[in-house]
Amino acid sequence: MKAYDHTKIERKWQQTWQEEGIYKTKSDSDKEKCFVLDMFPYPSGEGLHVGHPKGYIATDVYSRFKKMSGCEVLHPMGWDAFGLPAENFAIKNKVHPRIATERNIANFKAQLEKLGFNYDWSREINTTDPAYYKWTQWIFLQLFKKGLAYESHEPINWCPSCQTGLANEDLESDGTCERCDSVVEKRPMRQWVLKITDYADRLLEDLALLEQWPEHIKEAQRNWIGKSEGAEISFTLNYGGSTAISEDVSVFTTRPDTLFGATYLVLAPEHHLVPGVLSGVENREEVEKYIAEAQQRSEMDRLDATKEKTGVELKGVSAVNPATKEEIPVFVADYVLAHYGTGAIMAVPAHDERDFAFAKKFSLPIQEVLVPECIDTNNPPVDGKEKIERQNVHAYVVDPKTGKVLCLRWKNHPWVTFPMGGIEDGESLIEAARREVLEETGYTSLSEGRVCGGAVRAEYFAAHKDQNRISYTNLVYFELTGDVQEQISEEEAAMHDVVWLDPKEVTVESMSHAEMDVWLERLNTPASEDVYTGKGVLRHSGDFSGLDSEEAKRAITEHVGGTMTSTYRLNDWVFSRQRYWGEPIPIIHCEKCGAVPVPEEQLPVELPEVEHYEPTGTGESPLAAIDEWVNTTCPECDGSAKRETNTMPQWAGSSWYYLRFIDPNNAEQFVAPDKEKKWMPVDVYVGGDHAVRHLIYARFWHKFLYDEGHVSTPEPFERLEFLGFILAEDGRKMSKRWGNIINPDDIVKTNGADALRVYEMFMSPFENTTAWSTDGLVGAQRFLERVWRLRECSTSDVEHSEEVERALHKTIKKVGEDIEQFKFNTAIAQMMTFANVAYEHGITKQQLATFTQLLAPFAPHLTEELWREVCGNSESVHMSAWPSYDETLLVSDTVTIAVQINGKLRGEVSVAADADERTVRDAVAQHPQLSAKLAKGEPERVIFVPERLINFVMSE
Ligand code: ANZ
Ligand code: ZN
Repeated sequence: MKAYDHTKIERKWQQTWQEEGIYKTKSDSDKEKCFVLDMFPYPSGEGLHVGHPKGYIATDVYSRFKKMSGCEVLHPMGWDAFGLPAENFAIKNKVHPRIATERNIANFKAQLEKLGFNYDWSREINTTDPAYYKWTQWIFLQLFKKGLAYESHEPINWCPSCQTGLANEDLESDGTCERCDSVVEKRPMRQWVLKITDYADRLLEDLALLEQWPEHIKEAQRNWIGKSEGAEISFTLNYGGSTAISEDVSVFTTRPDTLFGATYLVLAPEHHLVPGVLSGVENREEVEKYIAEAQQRSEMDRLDATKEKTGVELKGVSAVNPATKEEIPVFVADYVLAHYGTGAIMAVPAHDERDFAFAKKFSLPIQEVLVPECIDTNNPPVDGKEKIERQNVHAYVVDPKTGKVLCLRWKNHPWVTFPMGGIEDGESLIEAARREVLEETGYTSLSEGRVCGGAVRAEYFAAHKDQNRISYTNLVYFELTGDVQEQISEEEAAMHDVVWLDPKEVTVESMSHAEMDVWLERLNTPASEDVYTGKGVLRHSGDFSGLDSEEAKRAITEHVGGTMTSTYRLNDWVFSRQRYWGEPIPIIHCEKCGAVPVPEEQLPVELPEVEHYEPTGTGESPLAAIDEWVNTTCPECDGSAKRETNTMPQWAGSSWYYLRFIDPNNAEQFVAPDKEKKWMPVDVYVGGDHAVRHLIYARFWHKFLYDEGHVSTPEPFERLEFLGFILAEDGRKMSKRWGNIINPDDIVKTNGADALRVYEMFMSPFENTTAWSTDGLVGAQRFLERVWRLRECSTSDVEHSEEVERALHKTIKKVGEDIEQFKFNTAIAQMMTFANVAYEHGITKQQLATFTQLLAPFAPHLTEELWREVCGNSESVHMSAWPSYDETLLVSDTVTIAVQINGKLRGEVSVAADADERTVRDAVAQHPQLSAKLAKGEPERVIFVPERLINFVMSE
């Protein structure tokens, strides 16, 4: 028999497929459409490593399967080729970025072709092609005309090494440059910005439409958008001493319900009011010094909760809390960020951890205005009874020698409580608790005492007084430090016994304290000691005391004339780069007319040929140095004007490319509406990066195009499959730095493209990140060799085996369903099982042909060889129809199960061999005589022996 010569087979069929043109997508087909898309690659100079094709193999398998299942499939490929790496490479090697990019693309394409993908290359696109970026520029102009692209001079992220501005999305989570790891600075400079924040709410809400996206990607987008609902409230700032100036400063808060507890105000160091206020500040020098220092710190650093809070008071400045009307001090502190909310906060140290840490450090007042509430379900308040407020303290005393807790067992009530009581004038919580312990139990030797957080509110009916009680109770924790126990009064002794209980007995159920739930938690987590950040009921809040905190948010905001608003973490998208290799921004600056769009008929604005494309470092793009290109005339007034010299960021071209694949050569429109309607949305989108950036940007552009009537769906990508990466064999990321890169070209040579494809789909569940394993690859190759040798078993005298037929139909079903769900590894496992069965019993030509079809999406070359050369078909296996399975063959063998009741045989049922207990019980329930015998009631126990018997043990 012929040996499996993968090199020969793969070459032969790749050539044949090309000649036969089997992968052309027909736009006018009336089959059901299926648009399968990869995140198109950036063609780097280094070429592909074996990790890159994983997603491409998956879409190839999927799209081949869909085509065989009767769909017209669009499965295109292209190049996201603008961007810094090509430019940096070009500078280093003294070649034009265009030339370097062309070379890289040719290399990538050759590498991909070796893997036997079914791309329709007639639809190839390249974002650096003027015929393509004409439309990127056109979309930019539509955004500009709608006011969604604007110029700004706000400080932006500046990478000193890449010498360009960057969007927040281009930073690592620690605030460094994503490309080169440099520490990024803030630099004020003119830039173009896209108003993505106008779409923040829709980008958030429409995540609900994306039912076929992984939850973790949606969650990442939610976090990135970071919507916070709250209120803006105005405080009056007073400063200037005798010349008394008043000015309003607005704060953003998510907790307007805590306004009565706002005991100081903080402005961000960059807040716009700070410079004006400074003139009247007594400690001006100190403040200026602090602000200068704050500017040096990165945002990550400033927000780091573990770092000590810093700040400086603005002496001579005060603010008026609009709820309490009290004057409160004003600080500048860098834990408040300038570009979030309003850049100013009201600080509520009792209920915000950062404010608490700051208040402790600067000895600022802490006012509790909110407490958790517990309704006593055993003694709920009774309607119509008088309500009496109480302030109580409870003592939780532990004897460290025994671990037991000091409690009181009441004589005339079914109560067990801690030592407890009211607080007398002038007493601290700890003093009151100590006194109660002494009066009620006689113990005198207690440790220092720790107040466990703020008060807890409880409402209950106090039967012995016929009153409703509203109690505010604090818990104080002590340890017993000595055994001295004094005599207690007769009065006290008559009311309760003093008992020491095991902490296990001190539970929500056993103790007569509605607050136990909250306390048990606080006793176990001393970290949450003092700051209560949850919901609850207001106190110390004037007329709003007693109100539920959620209701109080709106009520208090309205009361002080504030407004309910939302704020977002998402910022507008910094859209210009001071580099050469990007789409020119199609704007002309005229002194008279301002920023004027380049007329559409003049698009594309092409990148000029230049000699130097090095960054200037001045914040100007290299294009600024090319006078012939820069100097132009104003389209509006014909006066002399200058072209915009910034270019677009790398994310521009990829924000709409999927639409161009639908109609790649249309010179009149970016996509023809009828074709767009036919093909959109993308049915499956596959990639393993860009959970936020690209996927947020593309959704934003798409929604804008939708609003403008250019596309017909509100979302571009119906289903998203996110892949796990392939690591090097050593478990590290594949990287030149580690010298552990595996080139797919080498694998294709030694093991074959089909083996690589099967291995990458088999290595682990698609979404898992997994290290490369040469053994695994060899395993995949062995499997293919086994399949190759199946032809031997399939001689004409093989008898049709029922067993093989059943296994085959099971495999048809499983492989089809698994591919649909991107469970490629289990699909392959099933085919391996099938191959074993086929070896055992022999396989007919017909069965082999069917099996070949199932494996075809994974191993397109090998299967084509078997299909055409061994099974004698003239048309490609990839054009054949996906086999269907016969349901009746799926039922596994049946077995007879003995049915016993209390150990006596009462009958039997027939079920599938692999039936579980549930199925067998169902079968018994369907059986008239047996079910009648069992109708008496639920069995006490059921004993089930698979494939043998079931015994119902009934109570007599
Ligand atoms: C008073 C308050 C009381 C707050 C309280 C919280 C708890 P998120 O949820 O992240 O949106 N804040 C507002 N603007 C800020 C800024 N520019 N820099 C730093 N912090 C800022 O956080 C919103 C909360 O963060 C706001 O609600 C504000 O503190 C603070 F018991 O106001 B809060
Ligand atoms: Zn003009």
